[in-house]
Amino acid sequence: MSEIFVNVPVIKYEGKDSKNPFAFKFYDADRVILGKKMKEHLPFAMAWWHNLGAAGTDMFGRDTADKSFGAEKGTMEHAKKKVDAGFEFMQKLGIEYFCFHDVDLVPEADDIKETNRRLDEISDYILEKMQGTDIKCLWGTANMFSNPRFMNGAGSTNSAEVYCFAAAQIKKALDLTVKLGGRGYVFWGGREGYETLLNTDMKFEQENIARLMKMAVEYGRSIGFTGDFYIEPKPKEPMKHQYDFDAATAIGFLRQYGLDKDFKMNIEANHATLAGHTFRHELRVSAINGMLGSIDANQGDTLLGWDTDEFPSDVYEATMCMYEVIKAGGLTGGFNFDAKNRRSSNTYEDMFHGFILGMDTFALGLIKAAAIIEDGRIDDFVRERYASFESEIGKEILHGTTLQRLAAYAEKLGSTSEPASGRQEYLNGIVNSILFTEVDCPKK
Ligand code: XUL
Ligand code: CO
Repeated sequence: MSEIFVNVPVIKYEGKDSKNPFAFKFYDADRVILGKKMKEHLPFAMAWWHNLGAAGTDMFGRDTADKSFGAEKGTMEHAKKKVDAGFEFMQKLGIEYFCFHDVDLVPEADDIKETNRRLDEISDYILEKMQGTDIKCLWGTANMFSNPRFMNGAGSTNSAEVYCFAAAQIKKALDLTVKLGGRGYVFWGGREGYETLLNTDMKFEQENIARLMKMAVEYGRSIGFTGDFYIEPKPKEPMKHQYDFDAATAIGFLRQYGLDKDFKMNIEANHATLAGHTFRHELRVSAINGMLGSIDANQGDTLLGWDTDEFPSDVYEATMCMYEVIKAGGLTGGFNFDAKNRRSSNTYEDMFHGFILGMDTFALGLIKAAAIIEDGRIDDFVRERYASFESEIGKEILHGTTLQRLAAYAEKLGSTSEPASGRQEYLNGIVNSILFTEVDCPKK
């Protein structure tokens, strides 16, 4: 098989002083941090759609990058070239996972039976490629937002016929996920929302989405899928209002419909900020509910109000993310770079620069988060902040008491003691001093 990315070597770790554009400065796969290898903390994944598909087309202009990989787009030959390119790309970077939508893999035919036949053919080819490598599927999903039939939603559609097509796609995407050994299956509700309540029965639509998810769980389990189902929350875009607005909303929905045992969250950084939250807020909400599953690693642009899907470069955010992930005991999924090169970064080399940047950013985030935890001042401060609940009256509150008893206690005190400072500036300073000094890897 001929090499596709001929100008790019295998990417190796060379350390922070390296000036080699095709080397990792911080990502050192086998380096042990807090008792685990970096690559175990950070199971990175390639997103089929951005990396092998997106070529720069936006609302105002056409493709700027060539992702034909030497074949005519829209053909099965091209679909196979994408597989070749994807595997060469992952192997050169040492990435062990990929994520896909059904229609990222093959050109969609008019008849779903033909699309499914093509999917069988390409997944056989992918399986062949997987042999003898460590590469596996992280998660699969069905694209239920691009085809015009889904303009009114998929699970939330007003049309029973369209609902059946959504079911058919989910069934096939689950088959493929199992066939390729996927750890998870994602529902991103792209068009599961509304534009106007004047034409929308919100309750009915949400019940129908839940029905579809229940059927997906039943079918998935029946074919041996043991992984997690994920909801990937996003507040808007393409719809004005999407039902899976944020983690708290999605978790409430899952509990309401009895889906919480089978589902977790797939948190995307750019979706968090679109919802008016920080990335770490969404991770914390998921974690404290036992639902932190997987991450779509990217970043937005605070000056733009949409999903720019940039490669992560913000070490502060990555550090805060890794702090949450370590505290939560890791992910059941992984870190999928749901990110694309900027339209003017249009060469094969840029594809690698995007991943090198993202992987190094998360490696640094991991190192620094581990250092913050090992330093201990932040954790100690938080523990100390709630210490009054370890006092006698505090313990009573935690173990059950009455309003009258607490009111009597307050009356006896007459007034409270001085409120304690939250010390935000002091804590920010600790983080900066760890981020911007030569803190090496923790000893453990
Ligand atoms: C869209 C998005 C999707 C999902 C999978 O904003 O993030 O690519 O990750 O459908
Ligand atoms: Co995503």
